[in-house]
Amino acid sequence: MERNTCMILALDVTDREEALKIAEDVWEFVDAIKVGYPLILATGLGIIRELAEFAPVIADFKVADIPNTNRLICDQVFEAGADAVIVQGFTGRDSLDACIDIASEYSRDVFVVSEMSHPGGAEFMQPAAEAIARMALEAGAFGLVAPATRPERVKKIRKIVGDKLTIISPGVGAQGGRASDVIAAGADWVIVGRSIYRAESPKEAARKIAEEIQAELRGEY
Ligand code: O7M
Repeated sequence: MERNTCMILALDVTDREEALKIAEDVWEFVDAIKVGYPLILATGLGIIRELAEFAPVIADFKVADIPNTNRLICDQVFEAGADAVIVQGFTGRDSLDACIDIASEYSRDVFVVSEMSHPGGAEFMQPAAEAIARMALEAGAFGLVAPATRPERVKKIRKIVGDKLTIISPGVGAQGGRASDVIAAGADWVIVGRSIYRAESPKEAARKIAEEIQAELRGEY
């Protein structure tokens, strides 16, 4: 995945036409489009190929099963045209290895969730997050998912993985995180959903966040 705008669109709408219209409006401001259960359950797996016309697609299924089932899920996701899959780290090394093995057969990427961005993410996941980050590093994942709502945690995770893993960070806007803060903390990409797809003009909303990120990268904050 190329890093240009440093922004990933979380396209959690449930209507196919709306999803395609938003993708058409904002593709120039995002490096990838993340789709998950809401859009895929509503419209079918075929939406991945349709969206891939605009940008690389990350399939956010937060895969969390035994190795064999993980392998079967990831196989379907890559066959459907996704460039990357998001999996949970808490299921352990063998489950993660199964995802990474199948991803490498397709030359695709795996992102591992270390700690989630909502308040409940601090309950059970935060105490395990640093160990999950180390495991993802050893297993050869492409990246981690770390919370934009807690930039200090992104900083900590960045310290652990150095420049060997990418970090994508959800929680900007609707959940209270600020794009420039989390980029400054060491995230490679921010993930933004509602602040773009619920805006009166998704294009203008995406442009504004993209500009904020570029200003941060130029050291203007
Ligand atoms: O910007 P939002 O809050 O509307 O959307 C954020 C998106 O990121 C939404 O698709 C969530 O499911 C996802 N997400 C989180 O918000 N927090 C997490 O900790 C992890 C994810 C995620 O993408 O996991 C892979």
